[in-house]
Amino acid sequence: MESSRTKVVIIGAGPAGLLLGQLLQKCGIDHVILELRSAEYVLSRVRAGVLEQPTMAALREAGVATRMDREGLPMTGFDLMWEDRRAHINFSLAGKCVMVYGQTRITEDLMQARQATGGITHYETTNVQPHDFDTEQPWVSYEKDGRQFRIDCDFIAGCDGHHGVSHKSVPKDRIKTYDFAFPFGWLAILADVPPVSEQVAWINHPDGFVMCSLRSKTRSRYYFQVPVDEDIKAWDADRFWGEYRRRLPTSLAERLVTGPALEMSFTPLRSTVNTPMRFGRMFLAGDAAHIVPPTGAKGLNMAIADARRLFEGLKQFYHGGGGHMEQLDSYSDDALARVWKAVRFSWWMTNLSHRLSDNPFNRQMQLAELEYISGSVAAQTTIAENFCGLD
Ligand code: FAS
Ligand code: PHB
Repeated sequence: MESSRTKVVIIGAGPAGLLLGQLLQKCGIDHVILELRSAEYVLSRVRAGVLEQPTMAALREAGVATRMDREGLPMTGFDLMWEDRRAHINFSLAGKCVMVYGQTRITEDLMQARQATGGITHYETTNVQPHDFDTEQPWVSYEKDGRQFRIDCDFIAGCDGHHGVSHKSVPKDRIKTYDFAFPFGWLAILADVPPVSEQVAWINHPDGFVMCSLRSKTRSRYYFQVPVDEDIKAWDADRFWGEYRRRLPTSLAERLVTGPALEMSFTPLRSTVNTPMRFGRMFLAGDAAHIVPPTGAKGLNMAIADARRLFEGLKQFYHGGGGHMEQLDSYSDDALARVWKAVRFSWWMTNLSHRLSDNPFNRQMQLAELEYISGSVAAQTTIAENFCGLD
C-alpha cells in the first residue's frame, strides 16, 4: 500500500468538498480530495439553482464568483400560485436577495479554480474508507488504477453526499439519523427554451406540485410532482410537456415554449439528518450529514454553509496558534442549529405546495394557509427571511 501524508483528507468533490478544498488551498492548508466519480460525471449532474446571500458571500470569499456575478440572475422574490390565485413573496421584506445560478456552474467554477491553484483531486477512486477517526492519527485508504493507497492526516472531511461512505463508517450506536420520506418526488426537465416567468413559481395544483424555474433567459428548469414509485422511463420530453402544460395556471401555460430535453431526472423528496456531524477527527458536511426536499432550495446552500463553517474551524486549528480546537469543537452544534431550521422550512414548503394524500381536508388546510399568506405581510416576511437564508 502506497503511503502519503497531508493535513486534511476531503472525501467527495461535490460543492461541499470543492468549496472546502478551495478555502483550504487559498489558506495554504495541505489537503487532498478523493472523488468516486470522474470529473465529467460530477459535472453532468444537474441539480440546484438558487443561491442564498451567505452562499454568494462564501463563493466570493473563495475567489470563484466572477462568472456568478456576471451571469447569475438576481431574484427579488417568488410567486406562490394556486387555482387562479397568486401571492408574491418579496424578498425586500427580509432585506435580502437571492440569485439564480446553477449548481453545475458552481462546480465548474470550483473545478477550474482548483486546477489553476494546483489542488490535488484524485477522481475515480474506489473503496475509499476512513480509519481511526477517533484517534489523533486518522487515515484514509482507497484504490485507484488497481493500486492501493493510504493517506495519513490530521482530519477527515466527509463531503461524500447521502450515499457516501463517511456517515456509514460511524458505528450505529454513535450516530442518530432522523428520517422522513414523502411518498412522492419531482420529475425534472432542463431545456433551452425561454422561461414562462422571470420569477420562480411554486404552484399548488390539485393533481400535484409544479415549479417553474430557470437558468438564464433562454434556459428553463421545470419540475412537477409524481409518485415516488413512478416509472420514470415512461416519461419522455413530449409527455412531460403535456402534463406540465396541463398543470400550469392559464397565465403561464399560454407562455410555455417547449423543446427537446437537455436532461430529465427524478428526485425523491426526503429529509434526513445525521447527528452529530462530528466523530472525533472526522467531520460531516453537506448531503453526507443532511438532505432536504428541494422545495425550499436549501440543499446546496446548506452544503456551502457547512463547508464554510468547517473551514473556520480548520483555519483556527492550523493558523490560530497552538492547535486551538474551539471552533472545531462547536462545529456540529453550530451547524445543526442552522440545519434544523432549513430542514423545517423545506418540510413546511413541501407540505404547503404538494398533493399530500387523497384526503380533501389536507387541500383545504393548504388553501386556507395560502389565502392567509396572500393577505399577511407577517406571513410573507417569515417566508422571505427563511427562503433567503437565516443569519
Ligand atoms: P454531493 O452529493 O453533491 O457530492 C458528494 C460527492 O461525493 C459526489 O461527487 C459523489 O460522487 C462523491 N462520493 C460519494 N461517495 C463517495 C465515496 N465513497 N468516495 C468518494 N467520493 C464519493 N438542492 C437545492 O438546493 N435545489 C435543488 O433543486 C436540488 N435538486 C437536487 C436534485 C438531485 C437529483 C439531487 C440528488 C440533489 C438536489 N439538490 C438540490 C441537493 C443538492 O444540490 C445537494 O444539496 C448538493 O449537491 C450537496 O452537495 P454535497 O454535500 O457536496 O454532496
Ligand atoms: C431550481 O432552479 O432548480 C430550483 C429552484 C428552487 C427550488 C428548487 C430548485 O426550491
